[in-house]
Amino acid sequence: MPKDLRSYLAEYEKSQSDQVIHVEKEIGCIQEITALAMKLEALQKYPVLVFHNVRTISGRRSPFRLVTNLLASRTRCAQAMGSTYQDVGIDYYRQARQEKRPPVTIAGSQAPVKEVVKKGPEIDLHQFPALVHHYMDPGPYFTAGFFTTYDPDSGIDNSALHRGWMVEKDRIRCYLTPFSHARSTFDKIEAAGQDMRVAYWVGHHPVACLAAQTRLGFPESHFEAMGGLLGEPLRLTPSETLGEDFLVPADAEVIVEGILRTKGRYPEGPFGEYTGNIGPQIPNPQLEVTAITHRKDAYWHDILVGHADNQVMGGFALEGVVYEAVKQRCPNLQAVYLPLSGTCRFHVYLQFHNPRPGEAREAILTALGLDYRIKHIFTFDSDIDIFDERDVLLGVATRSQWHKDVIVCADLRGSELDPSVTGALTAKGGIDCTKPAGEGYAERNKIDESIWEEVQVEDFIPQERLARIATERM
Ligand SMILES: Cc1cc2nc3c(=O)[nH]c(=O)nc-3n(C[C@H](O)[C@H](O)[C@H](O)COP(=O)(O)O)c2cc1C
Ligand SMILES: [Mn+2]
Repeated sequence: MPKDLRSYLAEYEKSQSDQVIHVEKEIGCIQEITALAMKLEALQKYPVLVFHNVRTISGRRSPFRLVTNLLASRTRCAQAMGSTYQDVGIDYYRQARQEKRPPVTIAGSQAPVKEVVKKGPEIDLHQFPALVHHYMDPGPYFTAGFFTTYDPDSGIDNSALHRGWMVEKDRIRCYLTPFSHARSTFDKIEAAGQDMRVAYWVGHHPVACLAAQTRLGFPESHFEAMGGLLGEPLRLTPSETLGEDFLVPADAEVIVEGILRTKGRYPEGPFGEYTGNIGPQIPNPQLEVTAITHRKDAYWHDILVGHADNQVMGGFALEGVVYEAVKQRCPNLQAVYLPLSGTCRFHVYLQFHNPRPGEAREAILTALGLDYRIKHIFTFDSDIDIFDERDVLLGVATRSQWHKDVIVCADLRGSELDPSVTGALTAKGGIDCTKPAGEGYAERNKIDESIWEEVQVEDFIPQERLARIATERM
């Protein structure tokens, strides 16, 4: 059986049933689901959430089920890819690029996503349980819609997450950020005086979703990278209305096809963004929907932007990029982490085993240029656990002297969604928190290993007594 969202959910629920929450009680699409997920997030809980009765923007109960928070757990993403919490970014990037597999094409009659085909007056985006995520969002958005285009010169596919506001039942305003491949293709098609064929695919195996977000060159096939990470060729099928040569994932839950008009820009947003802040309203092009196809009992997949569901995967997508590039020049690099607290984009923690003099500073300069969103780099020795932020800040506190350990570079390319950026330019920099090489330095407090092993909490405090002690956030 080909890998898809429902095969994954069934398998995951069988092995880790506590991690999937089914909500039967009716809930509204306007902020209510985000609120619930945020409250779970405050408890440090990131289950898959499946809602069976969502009230849509039109006030009616959606016939579709909603899946969200699917990608919110780094542990879950790592397990789905057969990797570990620490190494997932490195494994992900390597596998998606080195083990690419070309997709296969199947007939529409065989494609699960074509079980229901809607055209003309049957098209109604507002039937889907799409969410209004935060208080300033103007309406329901695609956030887990993979925006698929083909480069007109090479014919190579590109699929990536690009939000879309479902402004009417058959109209979507799409945000293509300036440095994205979809935007380059759009600019090219606009210059040729044409309109752009686009399909959004929604709902697939989490590994397919993660793989589609791999940082690739241009033009380079995302469908092949998806096959690489899935370990099987992705199945595609011809579109309904965009031509036989426009192929879409056959095992998705929903496909929305349309034409993105190059003429005209319309206000889109404001939108609660990945930075945890509200992004500005932007003049953006509008897509005219030409067909919707879906499975009979389709799941609608949503990603909670600005929360772990959105941030976590962005972090490990960049970790692999940083690891490969820095490791080449700085061989004592051991681990890379882009923490949630830095939106999984802006902050990078690098860990080294006995770095040579200058190695950590060189790593800072190398990493800063790898992505426009990467902004602050912190380097540590191997006795600082970079996956534990208290340890990280202890490293900053006790291993850096800012008059010599801070590097600052002004006027570099930044993210237009970073509210601290003026124009498109940002300052970037790093703090070297590694110990001075070759000099003696204070060791960390430690317990002799034999004593550490010998003293077990349960020998002194019974388990149920331990459970009654209050926990405290420090
Ligand atoms: C949940 C989510 C939503 C995103 N929304 C947008 C968006 O609305 N516009 C955009 O240009 N990029 C968005 N991105 C970022 C792009 O998907 C990402 O930069 C991708 O790598 C671009 O693909 P490309 O390398 O083929 O250009 C989003 C990413 C995530 C994870
Ligand atoms: Mn691309």
